[in-house]
Amino acid sequence: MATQPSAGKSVVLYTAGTPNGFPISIFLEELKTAYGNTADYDWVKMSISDADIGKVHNQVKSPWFLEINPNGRIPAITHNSTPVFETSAILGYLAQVFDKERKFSRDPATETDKWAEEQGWIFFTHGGVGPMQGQANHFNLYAPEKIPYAINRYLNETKRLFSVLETQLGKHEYLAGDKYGIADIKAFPWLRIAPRTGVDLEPFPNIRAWISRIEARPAVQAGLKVPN
Ligand SMILES: N[C@@H](CCC(=O)N[C@@H](CS)C(=O)NCC(=O)O)C(=O)O
Repeated sequence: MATQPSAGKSVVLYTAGTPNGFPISIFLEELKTAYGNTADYDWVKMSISDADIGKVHNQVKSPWFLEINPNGRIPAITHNSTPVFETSAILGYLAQVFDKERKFSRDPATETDKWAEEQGWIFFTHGGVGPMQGQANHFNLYAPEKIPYAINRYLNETKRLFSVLETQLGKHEYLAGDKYGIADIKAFPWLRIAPRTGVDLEPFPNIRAWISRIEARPAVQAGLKVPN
């Protein structure tokens, strides 16, 4: 896989190996597996390190990258000349453009109720699990000072959100019903690293079974290797 854009591939993914980067590489690998090379892509490994600001060309706050994502964060894509940023916006865009047979997504025009349910779970992760687990990671693993109030607040809220997912996965095989798709792809990279965050998944058997089902997919394994 090239690390710089090359002629012929219309999608370029700007990413790093994090729970925000992986949903896009996983979905692109799923699309490639399902539809062939129409959804083939190049990726560019970005530096998210503050220490690299102004030093390396591919740091996320580089002027050229801010033209693609004004927020200066991964992931972002360009599709031909269209830039798209924010994980969930990118998943929705790729679904609209490439998932013509709706193998991994719902059609807002023809299955509006299912699409709304899918959107609900995507937003649940985008506005809930991601930010809360991200803060739990920060205060539990990386903060220079251990602040019990902050650690407990974010770990407890992460567990509460997991219990919502646990209940849903007790009723359905996948988050937005019985079809694997972009709601699962958005949430999976966060849930799989729960033990590293400090959340024991023992009390969440439905989540554990769902992680195993998703992890077994070859496209998921391939997506988790981008960037290397
Ligand atoms: N809400 C954003 C979150 C993206 C995000 O936080 N990306 C992190 C890496 S996981 C990043 O690029 N951090 C670099 C920085 O903040 O400078 C999304 O869903 O795309």
